[in-house]
Order: sequence, then structure tokens, then C-alpha cells
Amino acid sequence: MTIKEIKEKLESTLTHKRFVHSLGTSDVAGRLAELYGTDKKKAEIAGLLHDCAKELTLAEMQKNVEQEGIQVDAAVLKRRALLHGPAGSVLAKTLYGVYDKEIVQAIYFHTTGRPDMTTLEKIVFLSDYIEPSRDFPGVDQLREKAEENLDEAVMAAYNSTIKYLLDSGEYIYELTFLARNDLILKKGK
Ligand code: DGI
Ligand code: FE
Ligand code: FE
Repeated sequence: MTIKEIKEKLESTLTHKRFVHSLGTSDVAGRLAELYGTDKKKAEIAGLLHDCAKELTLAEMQKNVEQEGIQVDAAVLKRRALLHGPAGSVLAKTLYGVYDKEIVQAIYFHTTGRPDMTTLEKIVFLSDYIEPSRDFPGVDQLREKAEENLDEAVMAAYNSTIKYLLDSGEYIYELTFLARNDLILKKGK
């Protein structure tokens, strides 16, 4: 599919709010890709599609990942908040014809991050956080940081997510801690 076709299909399947969020993520991802020297088109496509599975039911998401033979932890399999990344990586292929491994992987890990993220993955993760329709305390600071230092901005986003989940008494998936530790260990190297 062309980017135009992907947008049309997304607009007809997502709520308007999520469609606007996806367009915003795509725009920011494209800009950050230019800034940090990675493939702009891949960043735009991954930004567009990152939440393409977000409005499926849990059962639909589970069916998607199971059909592709994707193994996910039991805790991920039970939560839409965590499963929509892996499920979206499947839909990217089956519904949108996007097979590029880097794009598929950026969609897969956009919620949790992971250790050793590629620049594209970091950019999609961060763009999701700071795109223009996002509004939470500290978002403007994070937007500025995103232009200055990609790893520091990703780190700040991890910290903010972990704090938020702690405060709301939610289950926290360990991959986010591993991803954060990985950035700390690599800092300054
Ligand atoms: O899909 P979006 O809302 O655009 O953003 P997202 O994919 O980054 O996050 C979706 C939600 O998932 C958000 O409310 C935070 C939550 N989340 C992120 N990491 C974890 C998590 N929820 C749980 N329970 N555990 C996590 O580790
Ligand atoms: Fe998401
Ligand atoms: Fe999102």
C-alpha cells in the first residue's frame, strides 16, 4: 500500500481521535528521522501504523498473534495495553502489506521499548509520546529534549511511564525496566 492508501484505511477503521494521534506520530517520527539520520519514510509508515490494532478486542488481538505464531509472555497476552503492539505488527503485514522488518519491529515494541533499540524504534516510541495531540504535565519539556538528545528523551519517557504505572498500581512489564537499564549502562559510551 502507498502511504495515502494506508491513511485512508486507517481513517476508516480507527476512531477520529486515534487517527489524528497516528497522523501526529507519523509527522513527528518523520521529522526526528531526518534529525537523527534514519529512514524518514520508514519512520512515517511505522508512526502511522503503530496503533493500528489498538481498537481490537483482546480476543481479536490474541487471535492475531497466535495465528502468526508469535510467542508473547502470558502477562502481555492478557492486556490490551501491552498486546496491541505485537498485534499491530501482525496487522501491518496482513492488512497493510507492510513487511519491512524494521518497521514491523518498531510497531511491535512501541509501547514497552526494549534493550538495544534501533534509532527507528526509539523514534517511533518517542513520537507516540510527544506528538502534538498529547497533553500531560512535562510534555513540552520532553518535546524539547527530543530535539536535543534522543536517548535522554527516551529515558525520560520510560521514567514517566514507570512512575505513572507505579502511581496507578498497575502491572509493570519487565521489558520496560530492562530497556531503561540498558540505556543507563550505555550512557556516555
Ligand atoms: O497506544 P497509546 O495510548 O498511544 O500509547 P502506548 O502504546 O505507549 O501505551 C498504551 C498504554 O499502555 C498506556 O496507558 C501506558 C500503558 N503501559 C505501558 N507500559 C505498560 C503499560 N500498562 C501496563 N499495565 N504495563 C506496562 O508495562
Ligand atoms: Fe500504542
Ligand atoms: Fe499511540
